[in-house]
Amino acid sequence: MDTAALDSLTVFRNLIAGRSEDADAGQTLAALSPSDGTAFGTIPRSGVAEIDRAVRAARHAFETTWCRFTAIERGRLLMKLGEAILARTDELGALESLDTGKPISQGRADIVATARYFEYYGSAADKLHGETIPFLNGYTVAVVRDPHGVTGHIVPWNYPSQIFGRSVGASLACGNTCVVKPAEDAGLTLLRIAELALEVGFPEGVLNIVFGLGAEAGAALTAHPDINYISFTGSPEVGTLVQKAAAENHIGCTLELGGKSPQIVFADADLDAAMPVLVKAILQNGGQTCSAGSRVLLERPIYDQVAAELARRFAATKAGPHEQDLDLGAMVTAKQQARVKAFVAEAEAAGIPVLAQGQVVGNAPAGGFYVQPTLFAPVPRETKLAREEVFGPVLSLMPFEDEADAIALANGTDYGLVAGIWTGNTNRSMRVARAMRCGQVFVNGFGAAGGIELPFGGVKKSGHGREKGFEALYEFSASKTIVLNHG
Ligand code: TXE
Repeated sequence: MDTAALDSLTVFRNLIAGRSEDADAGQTLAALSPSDGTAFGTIPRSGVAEIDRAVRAARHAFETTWCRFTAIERGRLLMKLGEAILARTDELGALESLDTGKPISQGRADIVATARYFEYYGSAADKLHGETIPFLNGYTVAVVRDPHGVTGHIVPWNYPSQIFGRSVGASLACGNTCVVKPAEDAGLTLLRIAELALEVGFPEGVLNIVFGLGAEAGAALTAHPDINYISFTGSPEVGTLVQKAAAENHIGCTLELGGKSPQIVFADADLDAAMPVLVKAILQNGGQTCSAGSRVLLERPIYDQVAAELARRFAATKAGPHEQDLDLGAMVTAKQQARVKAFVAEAEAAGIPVLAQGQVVGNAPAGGFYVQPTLFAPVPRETKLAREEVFGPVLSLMPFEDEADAIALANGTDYGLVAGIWTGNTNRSMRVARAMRCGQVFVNGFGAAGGIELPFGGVKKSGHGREKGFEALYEFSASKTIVLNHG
């Protein structure tokens, strides 16, 4: 949508080499509030030329300024940025909430987590040690870690600031410079954080933000021949394109592509502890969470009891405008709203019973992108609902017979991101955890809340590579082996 004719909109611009810029052709895209569907701002519709300028700026900064910073100095700057973000939690949290439609408390929590990413990677920057290797007599071998150079970051709209913080924080800590393409649907806080980075002392060009459509600016970034690494979080379809583009340029990439994560509840579990977590794991952020617990697998003897209690809790949930801070806000776009509604309609048409639905509050604006939280049970194993990512507040319940059946069912989708196990039997929890084909397993809990320190990423269709935690530093750097023959 071209918004040139609209009045009173906040204009968000690209940030390239420390300068605020419109798109070259002056074209813009609307920033819509999911809560009522109205435009409140514009972002530039950038393409190949703007991306190319940003990559050149990042390369220049990498070679002339950023390379002079020691790891200790990079770390201090990152921590300063974390403090600056935290000091603006209210302002940035409000923007995150307006932009994505998520409840205001979630918007603030996301900003606090983002600040923590910069604090964590700031304090980690000078701890990425190399090693020495015993070799032939007369030789000393040192393995050091080098930054890749310029890293590209394609960020989705569900947790814009957090996903930006986790990948950009790790990349900058390693000594790379960055070009970031925020999602066209929500990503305004990224610009504000990049502006703060300049204020706290990052050199111009170290962190560049270029807005635009995925197929235009995003594709231009992944195809750029002077990018040295790509971090992508989004759909498996686009992840495949990103990996192909990375292959053309012979560079590495991290792909985080969502999931269909199971929570396995055994009959010996503490159900009182599990119940609120089972609900929150699917409703947080309206289910628009890569690690959402979208399948609850229940051991047969407790199936009826847990299903009844989850139905009661689901029926009490409320969706509404972000500033009302309810259980969930609106979906991020009309497209996501339509996607979720289509999943629900298709499941209903296939005869899968709806056990309970939450409400959209009465005063929610008609133009907002709301959907009702929906609990389906029992969901047959081979259906689309049981196997594909909805990315909305839709939970599937499925019974299982025994441990082996639970493992087969949990692993029985194309995805492998996160799993939850609820049991009072520690030996069993470890047996099942070791059998899970995924990147993270939680026992008697679920969710990455506060899990900045914990390596995160998937297997199978959920992608590859790890972000978060110290492990991300290995993704954003490469080892170099130096062999000295000193006789
Ligand atoms: O994703 P896209 P969409 C899943 C979730 C959701 C579905 C579709 O199931 O319902 O994907 O969402 C950029 N080259 N996830 O359509 O298109 C785009 O601009 C380069 C899970 O929004 O993958 C945005 O910045 N980049 C996920 C980012 O990719 C391109 C989070 C994600 O958009 C591009 C989001 C291209 N050709 C969606 N096309 C998670 N893992 O958390 C688009 N983009």
